[in-house]
Amino acid sequence: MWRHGVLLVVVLVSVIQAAERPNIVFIAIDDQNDWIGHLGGHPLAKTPHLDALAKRGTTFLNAHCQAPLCNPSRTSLLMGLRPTTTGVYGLAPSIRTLPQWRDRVSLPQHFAANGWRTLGAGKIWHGGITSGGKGAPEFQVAGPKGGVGTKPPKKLIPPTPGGNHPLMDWGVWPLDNDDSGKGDYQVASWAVEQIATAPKDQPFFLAAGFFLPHVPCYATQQWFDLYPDDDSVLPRIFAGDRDDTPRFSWYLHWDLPEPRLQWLQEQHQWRNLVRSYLACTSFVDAQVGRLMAALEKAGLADNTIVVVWGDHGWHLGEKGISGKNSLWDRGTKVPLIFAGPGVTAGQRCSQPAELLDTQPTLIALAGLAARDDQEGLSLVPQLRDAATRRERPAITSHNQGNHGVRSERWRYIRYADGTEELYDLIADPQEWRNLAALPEHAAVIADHRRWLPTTDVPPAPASAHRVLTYDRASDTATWEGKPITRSDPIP
Ligand SMILES: [Ca+2]
Ligand SMILES: [Ca+2]
Repeated sequence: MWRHGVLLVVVLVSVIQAAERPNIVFIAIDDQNDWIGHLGGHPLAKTPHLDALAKRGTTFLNAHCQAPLCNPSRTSLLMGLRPTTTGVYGLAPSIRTLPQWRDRVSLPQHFAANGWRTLGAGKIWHGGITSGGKGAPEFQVAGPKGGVGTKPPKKLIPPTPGGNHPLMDWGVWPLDNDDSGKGDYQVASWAVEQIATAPKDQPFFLAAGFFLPHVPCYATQQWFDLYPDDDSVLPRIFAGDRDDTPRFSWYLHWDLPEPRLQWLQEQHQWRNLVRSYLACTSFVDAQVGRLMAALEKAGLADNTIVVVWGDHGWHLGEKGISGKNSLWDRGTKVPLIFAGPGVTAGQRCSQPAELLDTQPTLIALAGLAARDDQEGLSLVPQLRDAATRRERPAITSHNQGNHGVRSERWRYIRYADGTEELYDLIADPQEWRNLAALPEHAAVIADHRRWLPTTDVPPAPASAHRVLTYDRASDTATWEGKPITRSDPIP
């Protein structure tokens, strides 16, 4: 009798624990800026599935990456550390090759250690579902690699400046309207299958990393048909926008394969790029929709936390550039949506949020004890009540010494040479007018300056690709190993 009683208690506790431990679906979208229907970054963007998810959860209207580049942004989120703490600023190294971080428990590893079954496919780390190190696996179950998938036999656009990089391409592909050869479609198909066949006695942490709208922006015709083929798709730009940005702002994206606006205009590729990016966004939105439908079908929607995030923004002509690597909203602002148990439905939160907050938030929503080694803040207070003030602004860093500080109203940027920008996002949401030199804003600047990272380490050993360093004593900047002088023409 006594033994049966103990057994009953054990069974009951397990049942309660299983009911209390939610599944997690963790969706990353590569290079996805705020051109998402409900975020309003582009008036024509069509993302019905992300909009529906936002309606049944809380969406952050002012969420920012910690670095405007894949590897450092993803490393920061998955490790819970700022780039200014790890020195991972470039596309290399992988953090797992650095001895002091090699064995640090990542977000999915933390869930595995606490009893979740962890599965991953596509682009989660910069290198996919592995972090590039030789340590413990990042996920227990590995799905397809995803990525571009089917590619045209040759580039669809004219040769691009800076070496005609193979990824710098966009347009309609494949021509037969069949999406099944695309890496993201395959990642979604695998994730749908995993949801349908998930063991019922163990919660899962399922990560799906979509590659698009990262270049090459190939989409089938059906997604292009959602957008008019005329100049109404183009983002608003301001000629001469860079006249009041410091020269150092150019150093952050000095010499890149991503074309400048001038090239896009001269080659009549601007509209094509914009439509291709929007088409890819809508295609990825549909893949998110497939995962959400699978959760509904499996009866898991009520016991699954869904988080969707983009790793950084992307310029499509704004401020004269395309691509990432900037500290303005266009480069830092990302979608960040939470839905599921513990999340108030239908909220739009305008508090600043950081991708770095994702890990402490998921840990809290899952009912686990907080980790004391996280640099982000749990967003659970905002997920309960979106009006709750977050105690600090969002910080983005692009290489040592260059930081953006985004509060509810303002963006303050300080570059390594000491030059600054300040924007009033209420009066000037496009960040066209740099107010940093106006004495009446001295107090606002001082208030934002105090949030600049106090730990701001140099690049980690073997840092490479989009790495910028600056020596203040000699006023010498070095971009990817080559010095930039004050008189060099802007490329
Ligand atoms: Ca990226
Ligand atoms: Ca300007």
